[in-house]
Amino acid sequence: MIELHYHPGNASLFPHLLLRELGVPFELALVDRDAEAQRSAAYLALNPTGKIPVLVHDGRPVFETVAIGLYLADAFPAAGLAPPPDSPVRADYLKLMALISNTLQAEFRIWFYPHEFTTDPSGVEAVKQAVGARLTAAFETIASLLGDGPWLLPWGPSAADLYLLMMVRWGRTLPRPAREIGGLGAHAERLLARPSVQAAFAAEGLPAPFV
Ligand SMILES: N[C@@H](CCC(=O)N[C@@H](CS)C(=O)NCC(=O)O)C(=O)O
Repeated sequence: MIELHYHPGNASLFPHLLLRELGVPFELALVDRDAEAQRSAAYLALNPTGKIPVLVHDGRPVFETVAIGLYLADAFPAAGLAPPPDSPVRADYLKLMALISNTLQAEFRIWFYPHEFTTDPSGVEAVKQAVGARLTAAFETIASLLGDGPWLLPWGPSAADLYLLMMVRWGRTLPRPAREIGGLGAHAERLLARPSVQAAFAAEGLPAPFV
């Protein structure tokens, strides 16, 4: 049994998209952020970082978004969302997953929680400005890797594309929205046309525009 602890639009969106695209049965468990449920003893027993998401597969908790994505795509290889270990493009896939996690997702933590990154309340705006510029640069890098697409890997759609969709969605809040950078908008639209992606957005109650 698979259970994804999620909050609408949070980092749980990527594993949610992936589960729908994999076509495996799963259950969603809402984390009540108003009640800070991510810091409850029950939640911390599954994910000691106190962050969303955590996935529980047959009783085994997996936390850290990129780890959940890599784990799921490998655990259900029939869907073909991860090049297998012996594929010549496996390294490119791992590189993309790490790049999205270590640059875009990590920088978005600073963008959305700037107060955590300075002890000076008057410095919060400067932290935001600096990380906003770094995010734009990171999106330009990933857009250059995507080129005209259609997917990040010539091999075909992979978990990395769904991960990028979540980042481009979050990037709608930047001064220069991510969808306007290179082929990122067209890439997002390609994914948003997929029924599995639409089902995930609907299940989380996320309103349009999605990116
Ligand atoms: N490195 C973590 C970061 C996850 C993260 O920052 N999640 C946010 C939601 S998008 C969260 O839990 N926010 C609530 C909090 O920090 O209390 C991961 O990749 O899973």
